[in-house]
Amino acid sequence: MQAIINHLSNARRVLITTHIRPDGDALGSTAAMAAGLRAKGISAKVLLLSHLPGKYAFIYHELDVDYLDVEAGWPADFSIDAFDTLLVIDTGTWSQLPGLKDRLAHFAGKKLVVDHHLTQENWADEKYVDTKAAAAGEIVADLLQVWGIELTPVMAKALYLAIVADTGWFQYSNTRPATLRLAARLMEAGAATDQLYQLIYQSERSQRVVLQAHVQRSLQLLCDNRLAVMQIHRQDYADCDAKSGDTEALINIPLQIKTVAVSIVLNESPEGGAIRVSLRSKGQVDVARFAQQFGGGGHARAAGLKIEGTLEQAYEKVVGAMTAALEGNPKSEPLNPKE
Ligand SMILES: [Mn+2]
Repeated sequence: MQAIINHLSNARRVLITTHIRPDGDALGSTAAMAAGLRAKGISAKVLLLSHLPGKYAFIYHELDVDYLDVEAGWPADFSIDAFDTLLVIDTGTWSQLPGLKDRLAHFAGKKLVVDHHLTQENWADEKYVDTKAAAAGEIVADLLQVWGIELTPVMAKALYLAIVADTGWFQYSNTRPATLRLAARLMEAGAATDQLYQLIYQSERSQRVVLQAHVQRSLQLLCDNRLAVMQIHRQDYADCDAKSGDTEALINIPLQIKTVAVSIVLNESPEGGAIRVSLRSKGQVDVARFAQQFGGGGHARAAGLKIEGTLEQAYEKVVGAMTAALEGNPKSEPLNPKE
């Protein structure tokens, strides 16, 4: 960490970036880092490879973060040579940074990585990876403290956002005592946590909640209530005036049921194309391995796949295969908890 701080101390113009489809951790930690650099008199610009999500835009606005959104295309005059340092936060792999590798081919500056993911590539000049950290925001908070940068209330809020986004508001198993100690420190620095909760969990568009209520009526419980299946038809979006992203957290709802081990959502996208199938598991079934037979993938507890054809055809294939898998494994052997 000190090596990263040394590099940053010598920098004049830092380009900060993070993974595509940035989440609360990516945005909160880059925003706090940009503000921290500015406090040290170092100019910082954030490169966003996807649009700034409306849900989290407030943190960039409140910290007045200077950012460049290249989702719709890179500006013709973009030059990496305008910067002497590249700081990548919350990822360490090129696949999460589309378009950046080529533009860095002749970059003479330093490439730094601050991350908490296991998957890494070795292209950085200096790298600080802590896979025990619940969020990149935990590492950024430590870095700012070691560097002697005092947190403003809004910087503290940005870091709190980063941490609650990656821990499901301290619910997931990545939450550790250090996470809670840091949360306390961020509250002491003035993070407005109740306001943050409302912004993240109680600021949805009505269409989203209406669509979720609508789609829940399709819920089926199969295999002795161990498998939950929901279907989203194109017409559902039209009926509820909803968009494709509005189905995001729907798949978690059936997991509230004690007996449900796997939740599946079959989604006929409003834009057309293949049927998108999402899978979630409480851990007894490895849904990533299951998804592989259909060319999909993901994590043991959260995976996805796509199937060409109608929703009915996708249903037959995927629900058929999952039913067979569950019935062939009546005990639902638990996964290795480390997976
Ligand atoms: Mn993260």
